[in-house]
Amino acid sequence: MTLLDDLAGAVGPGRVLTGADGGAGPYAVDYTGRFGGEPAAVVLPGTVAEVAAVVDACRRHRTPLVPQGGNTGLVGGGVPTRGEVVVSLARLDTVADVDASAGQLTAGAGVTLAAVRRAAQAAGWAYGVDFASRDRATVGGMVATNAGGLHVVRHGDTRAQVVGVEAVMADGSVVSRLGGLTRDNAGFHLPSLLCGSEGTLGVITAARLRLVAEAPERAVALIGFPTTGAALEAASALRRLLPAVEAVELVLAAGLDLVCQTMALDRPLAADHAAYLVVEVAGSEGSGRALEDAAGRLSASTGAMALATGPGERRRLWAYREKHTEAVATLGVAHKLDVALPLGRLRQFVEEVPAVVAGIAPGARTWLWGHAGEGNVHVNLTGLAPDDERADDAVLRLVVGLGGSISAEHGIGTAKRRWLALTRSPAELTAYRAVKRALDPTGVLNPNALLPPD
Ligand code: 2HG
Ligand code: ZN
Repeated sequence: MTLLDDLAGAVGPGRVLTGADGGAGPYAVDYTGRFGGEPAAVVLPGTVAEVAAVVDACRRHRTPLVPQGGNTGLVGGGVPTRGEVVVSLARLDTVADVDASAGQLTAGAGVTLAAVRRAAQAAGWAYGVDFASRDRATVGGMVATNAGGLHVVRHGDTRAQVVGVEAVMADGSVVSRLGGLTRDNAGFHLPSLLCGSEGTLGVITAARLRLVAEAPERAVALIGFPTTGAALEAASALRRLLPAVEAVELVLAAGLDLVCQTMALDRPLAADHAAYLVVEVAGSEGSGRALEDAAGRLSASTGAMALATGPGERRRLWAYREKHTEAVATLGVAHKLDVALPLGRLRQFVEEVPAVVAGIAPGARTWLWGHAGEGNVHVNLTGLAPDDERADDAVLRLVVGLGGSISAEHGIGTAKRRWLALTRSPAELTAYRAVKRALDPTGVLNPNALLPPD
């Protein structure tokens, strides 16, 4: 029996795709267009048992697999770079066991973030994670990459929402801990280990997620500042002044211009500014008023602020921040460096990084935006050949020199594995490798992501 025969036996012949003409194309390349290749096959299992059978077939045929959710990752961790089998979890798209009393639900790996948010709302709750690709990103990928997003400042990243996980391990066994115990302290916490493992330790098939209280009042402010430094100081003050703060996002003038041009949006404020914050509060009555007062006091000048309370108006202000990825994509294939800095070094980094890039690649453009509350900057470089990584190298070394991390929320994937040793010590890498060897001795699970080659 060939690999394709065994895969067809596992999921049914119509659920195995090969070649671009056979429908494998959309699964083969990532959103950036920078990473991907020809998969051995794309398989579409519909149950956990089918996922286990697929893992088993790949292991027996010594062909590695790459789990894939909504294919919204930005570091090449969910696409076939070396002829792997793509295991799409999209059909595991059921929300189950919604417990409105406990504030929990179970979502299959293929449930989109938007669907989780809707299910939470229908149960009288909210979900603590949100980001722009909510209509395509799915729970399996979010857990596998420990996705962050816009609300980490308030609710933490995906790991903080995960109560339990179900996953198929490399030997085809299934670990399942979806009972919903929020206190369950019996040794290693496999859900935490699998969260952020980028498909290298198990294929996540479902997650039990904790929900958060939905606030009676929500408001968003877009605030202009004369300098990046002033915006970052205000970001810190707003976190201190506003207990209901849910997002504090940094946008710079060039990025805002690009978004306005490419997305045909009106300028958000009467005058232009060097830097902007998009701030959201979600809290008890009066939270919006508190935001308005604080933003008014901190903004560059009278009128350097727009406030939105209704859902349509809030979405309109968010577009200036959320559309950055789409806007940059119109310029060609971008190099994406999602990095974290200690808050005290953030300003220095934002000010220095364009010159560092220009010194190496004068033709490149540096675009910066991000999650100011946690020191997470999205450095996007355009005008570079896809495989010219000299500027990437310099930026990541600058980050580490300032005490930061080479990945804040997107993960390592294939894009950054050659730099993992910059941000993790030899002892940590030895532990990583020991865990990988113990749980995946044959290297069937996403072997070209996360860990650098031996
Ligand atoms: C964001 O916060 C996303 O906008 C995407 O994490 C960042 O496109 C990017 O580099
Ligand atoms: Zn982000």
